[in-house]
Amino acid sequence: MIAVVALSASAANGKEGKALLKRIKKLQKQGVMVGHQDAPVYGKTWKWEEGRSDVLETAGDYPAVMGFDLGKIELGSDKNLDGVPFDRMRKEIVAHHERGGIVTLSWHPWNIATGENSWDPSGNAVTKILAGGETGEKFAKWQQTVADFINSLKTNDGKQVPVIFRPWHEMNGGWFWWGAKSCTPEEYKTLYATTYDVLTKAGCNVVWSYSPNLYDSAPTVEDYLRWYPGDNMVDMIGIDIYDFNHDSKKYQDNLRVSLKTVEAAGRQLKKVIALTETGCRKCSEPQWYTETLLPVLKEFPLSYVLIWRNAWDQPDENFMAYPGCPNEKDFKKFHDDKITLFVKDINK
Ligand code: BMA
Repeated sequence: MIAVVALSASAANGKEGKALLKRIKKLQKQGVMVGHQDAPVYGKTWKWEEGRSDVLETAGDYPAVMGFDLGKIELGSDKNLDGVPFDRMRKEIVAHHERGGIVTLSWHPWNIATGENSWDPSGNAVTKILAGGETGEKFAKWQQTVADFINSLKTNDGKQVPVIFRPWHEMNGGWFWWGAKSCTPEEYKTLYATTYDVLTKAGCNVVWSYSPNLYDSAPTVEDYLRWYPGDNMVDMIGIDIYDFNHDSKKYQDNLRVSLKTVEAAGRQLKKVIALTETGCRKCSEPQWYTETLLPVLKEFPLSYVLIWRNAWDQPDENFMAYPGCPNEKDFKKFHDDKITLFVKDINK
């Protein structure tokens, strides 16, 4: 009898991209990696200094995962939409890789149809991009700038640094020009496929991530996969869920209900799962980390949780603990828990 081994399709590109996916799968068995957006470039009370991180200064270690955003790279800007210089970003990505950490990239590109930012759902940008012509060509160049940046991530000895790429996130919401108010799922999938195609042809080393946003009511696996571009273009699946209004009970319910579906989808598709964006806005609850977030992290086989940024210039964009915050001690306890992995933990 011949044994037929069913291999699930994977999307990861390049030798280093594939190695990263393998590492992520292995690390998932050890615990949940803790991540922070823009960790080493600014924090609640500082900006642009080197060697700093609110997570490091609160918990004594760098996060395992660092997130960065490429928005505005497509316009040829030397800084992203939040003012982070791309040269600095590159340097920090390579440094994090060299300390054994993992990097995830998101992208908030401008609306090519209206000239406004990502949060302008008008203008039928996706339809226009897919129709080709001048807009299609211009957009292909925009995508190439992303590929070029990813390919420029190299260590001193010339080794390529792989990243988790999470394009076209929160598509089930109506706020982005690639979202539910602006295109059909079929158009969305085609848009995603063009990105996959450009980066693959450019030889980028990437692990691919799919991440819708919190649903209005409990999503079925079918709801969750409505925009899923296909097994051959996705390696990890996740969801973005925040505690915006300091309602930990509601937040926990949202997490449990949604992650149950993400977990079921992950099982079905044989994909790693993650909480791709989260955080408690301006968090003042002293036990938020150990009593609100941690219990849920223990219930699901998550690979990582990415806590969003601590913008020095926008009090509302403050999601991670920092020295002197009301839950500083609690975050330290969260760090000390066996299940949470910071950069030292994933290099043991
Ligand atoms: C959003 C907000 C924005 C920011 C963008 C990219 O979620 O934090 O303020 O510009 O991410 O980082």
